Amino acid sequence: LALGASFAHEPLVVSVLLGALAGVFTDRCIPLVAPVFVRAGRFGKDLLKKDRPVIAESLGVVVGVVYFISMFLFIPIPFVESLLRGDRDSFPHDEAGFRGSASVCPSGATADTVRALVQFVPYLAQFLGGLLALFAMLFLGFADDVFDIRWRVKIWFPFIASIPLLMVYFVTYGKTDVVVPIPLRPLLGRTTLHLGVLYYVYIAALCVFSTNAINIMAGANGVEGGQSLVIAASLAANDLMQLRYNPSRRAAHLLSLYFLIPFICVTLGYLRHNWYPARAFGGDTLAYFSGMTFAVVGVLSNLSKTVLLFMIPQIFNFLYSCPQLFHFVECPRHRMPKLNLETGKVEATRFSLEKSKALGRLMVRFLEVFGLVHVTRDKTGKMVDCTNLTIMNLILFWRGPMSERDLVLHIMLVQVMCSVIAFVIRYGLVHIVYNQ
Ligand code: P6L
Ligand code: UD1
Ligand code: MG
Repeated sequence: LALGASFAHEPLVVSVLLGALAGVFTDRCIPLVAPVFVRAGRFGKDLLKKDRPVIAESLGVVVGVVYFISMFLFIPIPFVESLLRGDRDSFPHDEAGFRGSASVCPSGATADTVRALVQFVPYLAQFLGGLLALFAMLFLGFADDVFDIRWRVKIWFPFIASIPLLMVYFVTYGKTDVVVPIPLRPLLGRTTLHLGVLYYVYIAALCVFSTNAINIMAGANGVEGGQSLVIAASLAANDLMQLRYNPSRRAAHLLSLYFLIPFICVTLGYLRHNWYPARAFGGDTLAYFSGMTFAVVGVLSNLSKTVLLFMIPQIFNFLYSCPQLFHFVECPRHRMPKLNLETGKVEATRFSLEKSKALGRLMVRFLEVFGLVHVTRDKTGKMVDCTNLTIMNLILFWRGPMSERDLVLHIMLVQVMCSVIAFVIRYGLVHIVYNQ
């Protein structure tokens, strides 16, 4: 108990310890659960290997469940810490009576006690609201893996899962003003802009974006987990820097870390099995769960712009994909690269432009001018086909065929470089845009 109490003073230390345990647990559980998933029909073929081996899919469920266990265990820690540190004398010894009482200030509990406890309600609400949104997303992601739900239906899943988050934001923080960037101030004639309901639309859109953006930047071993790891680590590094140099928003950055630290740990545990050559796939369960984690952190810690800043490759990949996603041109079921059986290297895949309308062809031509796609033409000069519009195919087009492992390392490198750029923007260029 004494040991527990001394650790309880440092919730961050507890978070790291619990996270490390969760990471080891994830690492151990995946090989145990994988054969069970295969037996239940939850598997996919690894399309970039010679013999297309059967690999258990949807192991994002294990990642998520272990994450929740560690988070549930963590919930009381910051609460206990504050009570032990600051308000020991007012800690309600008659706690049962306090909880059972209908009055606001029950007998035996002083007004100070009530105040001490009430101050934790927003913290608890935020924590539980975030977990509820994540839980909903994990469940819906798994449902999608099992039932292969249509795009036009599943696109609304993150939107539904974001509602608890929006409500918690509304009752605890409720601020819907945004600071106007300095260059735009003369134009708008003000320093802050009241977004009102639009702010909630923006947050719901952020949830839809971050979940799907991770899911469509996928298809090679370790890509989904790898990008999530870099984003989460970058966000955590940003939180630590803010805690060190800008303590004014301490609570928000701590909350962000409490969500991110166990996430980083379970993702590491998962990547040990998903890294090339993969022995387990996360499925859409993992992609949605990861994306929602970033949205939750962005909303609860008021870091939604920072989250987007660390998702530059995902934003690029999404914008680049738009002609295919919105069916201006053909969108095959899989846009991932393909394996060349002779060379053993992966190559860019292509989609046919035969049936594309003029607008779709114009978009492809536009991308071609900027060297962003490779188009093949027939003898008459008519466009026949074009590389699929994903960042992985773009890398393969620019750098030529390479092994799957090299491709994933390229993606990781791009993600890390974009994080460096994001830090430069956040800390170097921010003064041009905001005076902080
Ligand atoms: C042997 C295999 O062929 O796993 C196998 C054993 C089964 O796994 O073994 O059939 P067997 O095959 O003999 C399963 O049965 C383990 O030993 C698979 C279970 C699938 C679980 C998926 C989702 C569970 C949702 C639960 C290790 C299993 C580890 C499972 C990891 C998931 C952890 C669940 C913990 C639940 C929803 C306990 C919760 C306690 C929490 C307390 C927290 C305060 C649970 C929701 C909980 C949310 C927190 C050899 O080759
Ligand atoms: C998204 C992409 C799709 C891409 C797919 C790859 C869009 C619109 N959709 O679809 O283009 O091909 O992800 O995940 O961009 N797989 C591997 N190796 C891996 C990971 C996955 O071979 O490392 C294969 C397996 O067969 C696995 C399947 O991809 O079963 C999973 O695809 P799924 O997640 O169902 O695809 P979507 O998310 O719908
Ligand atoms: Mg997927």
